Amino acid sequence: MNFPNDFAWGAATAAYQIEGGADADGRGPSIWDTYSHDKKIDSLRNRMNILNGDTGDTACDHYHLYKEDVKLMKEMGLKAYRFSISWSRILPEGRGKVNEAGLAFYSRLVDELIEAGIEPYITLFHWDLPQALQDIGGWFNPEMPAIFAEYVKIVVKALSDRVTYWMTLNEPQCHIIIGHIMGECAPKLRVSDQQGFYLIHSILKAHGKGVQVIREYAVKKPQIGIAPNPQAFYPATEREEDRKAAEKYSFRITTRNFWNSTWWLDPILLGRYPEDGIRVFGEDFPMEMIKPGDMELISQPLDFLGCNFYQGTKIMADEKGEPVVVPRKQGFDMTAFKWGVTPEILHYMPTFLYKRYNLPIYITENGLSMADWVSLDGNVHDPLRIDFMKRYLLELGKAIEEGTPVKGYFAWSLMDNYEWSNGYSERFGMIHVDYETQKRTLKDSAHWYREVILSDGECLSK
Ligand code: PNW
Repeated sequence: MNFPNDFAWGAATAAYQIEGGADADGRGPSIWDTYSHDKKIDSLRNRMNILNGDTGDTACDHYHLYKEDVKLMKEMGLKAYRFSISWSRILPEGRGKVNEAGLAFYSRLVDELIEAGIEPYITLFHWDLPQALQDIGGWFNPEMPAIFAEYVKIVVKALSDRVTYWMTLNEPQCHIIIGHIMGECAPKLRVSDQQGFYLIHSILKAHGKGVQVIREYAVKKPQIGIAPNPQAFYPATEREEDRKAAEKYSFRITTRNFWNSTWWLDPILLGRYPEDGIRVFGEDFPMEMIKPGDMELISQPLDFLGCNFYQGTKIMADEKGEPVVVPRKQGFDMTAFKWGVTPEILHYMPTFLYKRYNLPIYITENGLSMADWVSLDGNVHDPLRIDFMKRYLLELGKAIEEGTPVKGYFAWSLMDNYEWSNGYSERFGMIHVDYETQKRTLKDSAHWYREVILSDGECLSK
């Protein structure tokens, strides 16, 4: 296997999913606190916002147990750890007065990581907008890009003497589409397609301002990226026609679809919205939202592209070479979440994305949820997670072999955590968490991953 020696073998988490300490030391509420505490039945969906009414109030209590958690990361041999910052822990009102105790937590965490020889990778926004900012319109408020930049400046000033790697946003697609258009995540808005574009434009401008601020204020020379979830496709066979078709389909909009990567990555990396998408949405694409200078702001140069990849859709070429979706076969392999097992996406997608956008790539999330529990022998046996990660990593190795610069891989997730609308029912971790006692148990996959890291991926092919 060709994993480079300096490959960032890592694991990822996000603040609201693991920290708990919802009221600790002056933290303010985010939209996810509000959303998870609303336990009414949503009549449109005939369910509570969160399964079982679970909240992130305590989660994995990482806010208090971070030292133990970093110790476990070290035991696993992690070289890198991706985590996000809770904006409302630092600015309880979203802007204005800084909560020094909140900032100090992240400073201690960074120290602990560095002490353990683990490189911190920071995500500045992983969906948990301060509630106070939602109250003034959230991403609809024209001040939001500037307000985000103020927040980023505070974090960067406090941590960039030790932190090099920064990501502005995690999966803005899910946050805007699921949270604001579909209304199935916080802040549970159901806006029109046209308004959806205003939100996309606003969050992309926030990204751009964030990048500017990091470049201006970082003490250590920064590496700046973003962690979207590009819509993933892979060819039905290795035939050149199928490969081309899958590549074409990855960057093409033929229906009223907000998920295609081009809506999100073309503005950032090519400085324009996709023409085919604009055509499809017609009058619902509000051209007038684009003010002079906006596209330049959005397309600030980046150092890397992070990608969260879980599952993809199979594509083949028809007689004319045009892409066609291949329906899933009956009884396809799937995870507990009923997500498809499609390792090929880690071979093809980094290659397609590198070709189009020309930036080094990190897999910033990849993994699966399974029904894991502590066995009678005291261990947690998760052979399917090992098999899944092995398959995906072997495919990633092919991308590297073909010359695509993939710089790191972050397993989602370090530990079982709060899976948003599914609460604690989906276990994605390599570390098992007993939410009653907060006892952590390394699953078999954690021990296996340690071997992968130690051998720099060599043991994958054995
Ligand atoms: C990501 N999909 O979200 C998030 O970044 C994590 O916070 C989350 O816990 C993890 O993946 C697992 O869900 C996703 O529908 C949400 O394919 C939805 C999808 C993928 C990722």
